[in-house]
Amino acid sequence: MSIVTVRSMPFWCVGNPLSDPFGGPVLPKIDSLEVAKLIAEGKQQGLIDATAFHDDDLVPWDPNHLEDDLDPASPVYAKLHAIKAVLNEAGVVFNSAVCSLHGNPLFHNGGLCNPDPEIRKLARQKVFRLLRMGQFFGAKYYIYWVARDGFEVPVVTQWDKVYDWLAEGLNGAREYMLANGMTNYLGGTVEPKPNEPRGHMFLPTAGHAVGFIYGKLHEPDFWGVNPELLQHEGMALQNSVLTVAYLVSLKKLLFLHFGSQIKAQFDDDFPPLVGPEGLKETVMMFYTLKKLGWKGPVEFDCHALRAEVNRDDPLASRRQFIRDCSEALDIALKLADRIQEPAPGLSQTAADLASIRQLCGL
Ligand code: XLS
Ligand code: MG
Repeated sequence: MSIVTVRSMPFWCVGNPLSDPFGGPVLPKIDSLEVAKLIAEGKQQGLIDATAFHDDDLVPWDPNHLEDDLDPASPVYAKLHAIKAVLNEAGVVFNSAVCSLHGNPLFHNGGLCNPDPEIRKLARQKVFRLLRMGQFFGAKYYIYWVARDGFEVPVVTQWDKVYDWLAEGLNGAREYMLANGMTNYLGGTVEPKPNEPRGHMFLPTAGHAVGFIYGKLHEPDFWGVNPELLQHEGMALQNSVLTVAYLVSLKKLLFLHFGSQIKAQFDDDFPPLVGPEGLKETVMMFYTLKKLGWKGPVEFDCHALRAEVNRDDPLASRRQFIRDCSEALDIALKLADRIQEPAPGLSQTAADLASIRQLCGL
């Protein structure tokens, strides 16, 4: 029995047009219904089971029509129904729903922690709309990714308020779920990240996220963390094995975001196992999760390499990306299965070398 109960492939990964700060998209943006079809295809081929989305991945957001998702006459309503039909038919389930508080320029100085009360209110209403969409699709988790809630200039940051604003936003989201019978949500997760897009973000690591949950949220048992490994923690020079072991011991590891990373860089979001670093760390992470008896969803959070996609066949590039991620997860799990509990009395070095021999089949 695999420790991975669900493989989730998000809309934002498949649909990613692969821009970076120095260059625009190298793939054409495709309509969300086309993305849904690629995800459905991945499910039919047995590569994935589930998906995840930001509201903005599926439909546009208009601050003047905050409840368009409920209006049968709106194009948003029609699009959500069309997407659901495609995914339901293929049997794709929804792992998580995330509110984008990073894409729209209105949120350039933050979402739930924006210093402007009007923008904070708008952010909370956008979260409510996202929660309704998640309920409509039957999403299992609501993710709060820290996004633009952060700072560059300490002297203008309202340190006496930012964490209260964040708590207000997340406690409010939970109250909204309860008031509206959103029993689809098994939990809410905080997704920490140290920087990017902000110079620093307010919940930089898994440890910060857990502290915040216990210190500031009204229903700490409902909340957990979805660390992004190897990326976000690796940006802060944290080790993934330690992060997952710590979260499991606190019963806070609800699911993983998964990809690969060069330590201390910007968010590489390489596909799992791809790139010059991280093979051993990834394998040891799954070995440790297995040893701890953890089971749960793994959600890919990465994108195809910008340098290699076939610009003439963007759909094929996206199909290949789904296949590559699923295959990489298979490889990581198989490699983790090769590692044996070290014989008692071995030195640390001998135990490590033995595990490397097992990993490499030597
Ligand atoms: C970005 C994050 C983001 C979240 C969802 O760095 O990984 O994609 O997972 O908003
Ligand atoms: Mg992520």
